[in-house]
Amino acid sequence: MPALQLPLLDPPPAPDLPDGFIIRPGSAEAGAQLGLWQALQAVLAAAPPVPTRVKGGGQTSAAMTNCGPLGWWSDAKGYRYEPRNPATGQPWPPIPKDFLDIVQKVTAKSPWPGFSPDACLINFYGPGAKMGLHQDKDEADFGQPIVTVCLGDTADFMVGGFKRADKPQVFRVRSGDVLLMGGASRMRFHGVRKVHSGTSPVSDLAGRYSLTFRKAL
Ligand SMILES: O=C(O)CCC(=O)C(=O)O
Repeated sequence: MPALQLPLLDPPPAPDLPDGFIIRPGSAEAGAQLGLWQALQAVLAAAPPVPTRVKGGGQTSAAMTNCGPLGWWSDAKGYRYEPRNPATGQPWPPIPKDFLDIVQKVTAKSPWPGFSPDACLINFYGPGAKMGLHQDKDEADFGQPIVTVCLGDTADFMVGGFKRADKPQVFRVRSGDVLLMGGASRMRFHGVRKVHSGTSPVSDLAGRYSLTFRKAL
């Protein structure tokens, strides 16, 4: 009798997440993901993503761009929000309505119902790209959450403690999932350990995008 082949099981969708860190799996269903992707392509055409500089001088493996009144940027001058794209001198494209709709839908039933982002940082992860553990701390008011919409490839997301050395929990996030990080978890280290190339369910979308909404000012 042939040996029993056990299917490879996904890790559990979400471990015991800390207070203030919330996952809303499948918040954008298939049609909404397509709408997000169409809107995103117009943003990418106006403001193509580029690798950015990290402290210490290296470059991110994820490429970044922004939409909204303010965009997060990093170069020799440091980490900051800018009203214009330093690569082109143009204002960032506006945040598309499809983006704002999903943020509104998710935050309406969250501890942050009035969340109104003025910045959307867009990260693109091609094959092998990842993001090390870091804190989001360039915003004026840490009482405001960070809201992340996942689009494209599945990824292994890390949420750690308040020191970089704290061991992170790792869990899988998929296209259409939305993550909220606020309250007691607002300053947790977090990052993306791995992107599972070729798993995007969105037609014509190769790779992973994260749309991370912030209230910068
Ligand atoms: O890509 C992600 O899901 C995380 C993005 C992130 O941590 C950031 O932009 O600060």
